[in-house]
Amino acid sequence: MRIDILTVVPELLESPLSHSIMKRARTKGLLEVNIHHLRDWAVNEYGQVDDYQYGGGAGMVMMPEPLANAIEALSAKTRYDEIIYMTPDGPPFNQSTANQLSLKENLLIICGHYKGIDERIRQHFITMDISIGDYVLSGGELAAAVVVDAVGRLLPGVLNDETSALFDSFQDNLLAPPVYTRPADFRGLKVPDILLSGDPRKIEEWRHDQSVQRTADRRPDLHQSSD
Ligand code: 6GU
Repeated sequence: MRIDILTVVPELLESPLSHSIMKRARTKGLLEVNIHHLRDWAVNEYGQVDDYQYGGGAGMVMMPEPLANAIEALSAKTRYDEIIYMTPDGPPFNQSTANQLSLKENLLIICGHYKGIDERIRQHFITMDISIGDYVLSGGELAAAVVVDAVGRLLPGVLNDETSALFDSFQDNLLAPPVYTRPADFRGLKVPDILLSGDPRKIEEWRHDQSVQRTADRRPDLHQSSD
């Protein structure tokens, strides 16, 4: 899978996508991430990409020309399955969206800054909006890193048996069960006996029960929803 990201702050994306599982995915060639600087398509020698908003009001808006030129230049080289705009007014991102995006070949992600991007770019170029939750970030970059991580780890070959995504929270609308490691007795706090029993069927049953219990206690809303 190839993901191109368009941003005015490339530094915000580099580190989150260069370590751990994202590093492995990219090194293995399973995920190609290209970060593009919008200033390369600035309207003047000062690197301008934003301007005051029509109608007045505080905050700058990202100008249509740099975005349109950048999107067209990138689209001439790659046929994108989706051109995604990261925005708090988009539909909330979840595991189901991550699963769907992991099946695509080429994605272009646009990170907004300031007050956002000119509405005409949204109407004419953007095919999908994504928000990562009901709060406002200073820009779309951290949100884009969240989406790339959530999608990238689902690509075949990125995770191994030990890190498999199949048992992640949310994959079946259930939260993951509690986990324990050595020692079996930590300051008098014991690991549940069943996990030491060596009975795989019982352990699986216990884990499922714990998942159901946890979900009912903490996220009753998840129980109702389903893919
Ligand atoms: Cl995608 N962008 C920004 N700027 N803020 C957000 C967001 C995205 N999702 C939640 N808050």
